[in-house]
Amino acid sequence: TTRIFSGIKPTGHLTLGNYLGALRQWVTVDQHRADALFCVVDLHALTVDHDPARVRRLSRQVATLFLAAGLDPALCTLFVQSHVDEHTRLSYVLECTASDGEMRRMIQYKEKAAKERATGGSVRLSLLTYPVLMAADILAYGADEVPVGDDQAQHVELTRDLAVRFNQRYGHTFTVPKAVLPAVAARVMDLQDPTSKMGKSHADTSGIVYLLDEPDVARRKVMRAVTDSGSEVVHDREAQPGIANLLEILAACTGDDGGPAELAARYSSYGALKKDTAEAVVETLRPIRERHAQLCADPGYVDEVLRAGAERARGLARPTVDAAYEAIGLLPAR
Ligand code: AQP
Repeated sequence: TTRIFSGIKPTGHLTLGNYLGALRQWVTVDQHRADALFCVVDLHALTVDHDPARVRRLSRQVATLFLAAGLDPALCTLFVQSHVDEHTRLSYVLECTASDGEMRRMIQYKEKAAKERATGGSVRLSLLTYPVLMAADILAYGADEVPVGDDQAQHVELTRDLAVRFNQRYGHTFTVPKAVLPAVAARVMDLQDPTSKMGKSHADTSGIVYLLDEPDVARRKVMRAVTDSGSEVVHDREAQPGIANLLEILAACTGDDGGPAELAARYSSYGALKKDTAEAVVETLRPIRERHAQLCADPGYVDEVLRAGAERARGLARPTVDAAYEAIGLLPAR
């Protein structure tokens, strides 16, 4: 069977973008069609300035939202990255396979490092090596497929390069994975700045719908979304990014087959489009909020899911990581 690995960083409260672009696909498709592992990648949250208590709290919240969104521990493996030592064990070996030049060429590194420097901060070494740890996350499990947003495609490409290079140099050890990009709502944009993506760690929260927003809050954010000059409803990402974003969100939330372009033809005013989009968002989030509240009342259940998940993950990863250690020239421990 196909093996899938994917993860989410606990760097903020999960957004509608995380759901439509990742989680929903995991729930409705991936966990049914493959041996899927879904991970709260907490080590990756330490690559930028962070508050320890907040990361810990968010890790639990993300795991709880995995379950609330419909991931089923009977169908897939849910765990926290730092609970499985194999990730960091393998990461070191892959650091010995990668070059510093290829790390510095990563677009996300360049962007995030520039941002840190612009605000007077120093760039953590782990921000540079982040893609190597991500490669370890994937290769440790012999994953064939990695569902990611388009901004992560370059990191999956690097993972492939490292796997091929290691295999050629030290003998076949790793499965070479491929990225799988979601078809619809590949990118939900910020409601106040529809040319940048809706990101959970952004400081200005007015254009971000969080999965746990109260219905009134979510509704208000959509109703106040920035729209474009003009009044015609057309789906044109270039000319009307705000309207295009609303149409895409509406199409994704209602599962409307015609997609955003066809939906556009049904609206003659921005107001009606906003109203319907707001309601569709509220209805999409409602069951997730309700299940999240139930799960919060039973923290022992979430702990047990994560314990069992980490145990299974460890068992899957260890033989591959041991094989990599031996292949690269390390003396096996007896
Ligand atoms: N706006 C989005 N539209 C569609 N998909 C999105 N994803 C994130 N934002 C959107 C997808 O959610 C998953 C989460 O990945 P991540 O936690 O590793 O971080 P990210 O991609 O960097 O997501 P964020 O929310 O923007 O986090 P921050 O602000 O911390 O950088 C991925 O599959 C991603 O594609």
